[in-house]
Amino acid sequence: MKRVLTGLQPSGSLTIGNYVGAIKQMVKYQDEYESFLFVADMHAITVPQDPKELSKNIKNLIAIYLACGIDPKKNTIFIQSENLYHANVSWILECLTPYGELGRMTQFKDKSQKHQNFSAGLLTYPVLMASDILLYDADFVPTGQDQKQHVELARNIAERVNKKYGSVFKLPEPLIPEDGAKIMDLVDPTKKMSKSSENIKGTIFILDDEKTIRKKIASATTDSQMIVKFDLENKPGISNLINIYASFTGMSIKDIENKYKDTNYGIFKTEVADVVVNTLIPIQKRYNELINSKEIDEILDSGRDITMKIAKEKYILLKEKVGLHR
Ligand code: AQP
Repeated sequence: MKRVLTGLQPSGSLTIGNYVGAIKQMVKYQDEYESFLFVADMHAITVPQDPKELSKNIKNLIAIYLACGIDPKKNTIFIQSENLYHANVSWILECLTPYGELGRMTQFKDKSQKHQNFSAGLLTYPVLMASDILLYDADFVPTGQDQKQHVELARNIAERVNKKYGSVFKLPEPLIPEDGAKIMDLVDPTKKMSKSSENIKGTIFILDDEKTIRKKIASATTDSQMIVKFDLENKPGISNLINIYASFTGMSIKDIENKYKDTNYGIFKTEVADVVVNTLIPIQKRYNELINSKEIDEILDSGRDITMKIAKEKYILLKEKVGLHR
């Protein structure tokens, strides 16, 4: 059975971008593939985090995974920092990755501009991500468009290692959703919607209440044309709302343009809000039931034990190939 793996950072409250780009896809694939889903907490500390908030976000993330429909019987769910092999493998791979290759990563370029005195970890982040993926011989990595470059880097690293040391890693492929591959900020639709955005008006969080969601969508930046038409270059705001509608309903962009061709932006925005609210409210209900349950710790203990066994084998293989043994 093919393996699928993805992780999200507990770097804030999750957004509908995270939901569409990663979680919704994992729910879709859990019946088809052997699935691994983790909390990328070591990635989160590449930028400053408040320790109390971080540990709260780690637990929240698991409750959100489950509330969104991730079935713990079909997924191995774990916390990255509880599996020591991720960092060990990452170090070896860092030593096999040219510095220049990391400096070219788009996310590094963006985030290094946002943070003064950014950490070395921000640069080496994609190598840790490569380790997360390669340790488990993942065939596929469901991800938003924004992380595609990192999955490609993981593939390059794997190819390089295999060429130099013989077969060690499987080559992973990104799985990008067809619609809504990248959900943009509602206020500045040229920018990706992110959990750590400074202006929260542009971000819909999975746990936002109904009134807040409706208000944010009603105030989303659009244009003066009043035509519901997908045109990323000239109408990024309305194109983003079309993308959101498409990814929450499964409708094609063409069908959405047809359905709303004689309406105004006000009506369209209300209906975008309807589909988002109708999806998120049941998720929030389940989240509230789960957040204090003992089930979460049981799932994580089991996930840690299963993944430690798998990762240990791959780590030993790599270590020996590289010559790190007596
Ligand atoms: N706006 C987005 N549209 C589609 N997919 C998205 N993802 C993130 N934002 C969008 C996908 O969600 C997963 C989460 O990845 P992550 O938490 O490891 O980091 P990220 O991509 O950096 O996510 P954020 O929300 O932007 O976090 P911060 O603000 O901490 O940097 C990935 O699969 C990503 O593609």
